[in-house]
Parts: sequence; structure tokens; C-alpha cells
Amino acid sequence: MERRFVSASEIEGFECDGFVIVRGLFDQDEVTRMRAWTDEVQAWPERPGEYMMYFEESLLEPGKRVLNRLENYYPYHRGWAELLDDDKLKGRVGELLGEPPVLFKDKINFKMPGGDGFKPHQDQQAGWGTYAPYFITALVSIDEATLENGCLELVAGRHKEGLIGEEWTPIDGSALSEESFVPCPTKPGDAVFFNSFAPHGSKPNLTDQTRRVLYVTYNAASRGDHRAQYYADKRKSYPPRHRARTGQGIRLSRLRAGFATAPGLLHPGNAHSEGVFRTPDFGLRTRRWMSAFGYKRTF
Ligand SMILES: O=C(O)CCC(=O)C(=O)O
Repeated sequence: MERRFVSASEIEGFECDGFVIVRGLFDQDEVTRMRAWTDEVQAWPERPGEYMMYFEESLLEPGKRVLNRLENYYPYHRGWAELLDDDKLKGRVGELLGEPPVLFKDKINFKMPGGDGFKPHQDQQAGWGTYAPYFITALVSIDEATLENGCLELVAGRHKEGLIGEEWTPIDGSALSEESFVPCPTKPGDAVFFNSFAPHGSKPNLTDQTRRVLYVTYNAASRGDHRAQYYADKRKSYPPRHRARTGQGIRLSRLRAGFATAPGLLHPGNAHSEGVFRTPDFGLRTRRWMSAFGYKRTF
């Protein structure tokens, strides 16, 4: 396959470490545009059955509901959709994969002031194997991500071992020591491409600055286009909890595309409940996964 976007040393680094950092992939104008789009989608109202907004309780201001992540915005925002289809991300991923990619998952993690971190995991642990055996995610820094505000931390070289530990369970310290995680601070416009077996995690954001990061995941098109099914499944296993404004104030809405959550069901904040629970015990498995990552009520 002819390579137009990725250099031989980037391929080599990606194969050796499981990830590659591309500094300044997006220039200042592009970053300004991405920032404006991020501000725009951040201000979207919650809309049952459309894009999916997840909230968490701020660690800095108990009781305050802050946006944790937005998913499935691709069909609802032309600018983002064009960028996710553009060669800068998709073309590079294709060259890293060695074949044409298809979009699997579109997400922005907001990590607002008080936003929680993520326990060590491999993305593939969250049931993604149901859809395809391998994925590549492109991270693009929208804000500066620092050690203080919870930048991504990765472990190099361990992607070669397949799944470390079980699905739905974060990786414990006996399998990966804390020291093996290398913080990866990024400036706006920097990108990191990592494969779905690369262990990673991050710390909470206890600063007063937002740490907004784009995560876009692709798989080889030859393995099928699973995006719609993934989000249909996720809407069932981990539906957003919407808050609707009423005359009396704010109430939680359980109206979602054909699915109602049992009152009181607990949801993770940043619990990385990315998966699909097809088995009858999905509630149990969801809760186990969530508690492992820091089980909390969704705000
Ligand atoms: O945004 C972060 O800090 C980490 C995100 C992450 O690990 C994930 O979404 O899988």
C-alpha cells in the first residue's frame, strides 16, 4: 500500500509501542475551528435518541453536574463529520492499519474542572471484540492536556500481549505497575494514534481549566461497518440520563429511543462503560465494570 501520510518511522514507532504521537497535526486555524465546534456541541441541549451526552458529578464542587463526554455526534455536525472522514485522521489510520478504515466510534471527552480520571484499561476490554478484532483510535487535543489536568497516560509495548486481564475488568497493578504508564501531555492540534490493545488511563482534572480531547475510533472496513449497531447497543446498555427543564426545575427524563432505565439504576461517571452487554446478566456485568472504574450516580 502506497503511504502518503505516515512516515516509516511513525509506522515503526506505532508497531513497537502500540501508539504514535504526531505533534502539530492540526495548525492554528484548524485548532480554532475545532475549538469553536467543541464550544458549539458542548452547548447543545440534551436530546433523547440523538447524540449521547453523559454527565458526572464534579470532584471539585460536589453536587455540580458537569459534561463528561459526548458521543455519536458524527451524524449531527457537518464540520466534525468532514474532519472525521478526512485523510488527516482517516487516511493516517488507513496507513497504520494497512487497509481502508471505517468509522466505529466518535467521542469527545470533556474532562471539565472536577472531571474524573480513567482507570488503566485496554479499549478492547470493553466488549469491542463483539464488533471487530482490532481498532485504532485517533486522539486530538482540543485544549492543552497536561499532567495536572489529566492528560492520557500510555504503556508502551504491552499491546503485543493481547488482552491483559479479563474483559470488563480494569487492569490491576500486578499486571501493569503504575510506573509503566508514561504521561503524554499534548498541545492543541497534537494527535496520538493508539491501538485498542495499548493500555492507558488518566488522572482526574483538579485544575480550573477544561481538558477537552477528541477520540475517534476506526476499524478495518474489511471487518464491517459496526458504528450504528454499536450505538444502538450502547443506548440500551448504557443510556444517557437526560435532564429536562420543567416548571418546577429540573427532572430526569427516562424517555429514550425505545428504552427506559429502571429508576435508581446507577451509572458510571468516567467508568468507561463502553461495552455492550448482550448476555442476560448484563446488569451485573455493567455494575461490576462500573464499580471497578469508580461507580457513581450519573448526574
Ligand atoms: O480522556 C481520558 O482522560 C482517557 C479516556 C479513555 O481512556 C477512554 O475513553 O478510553
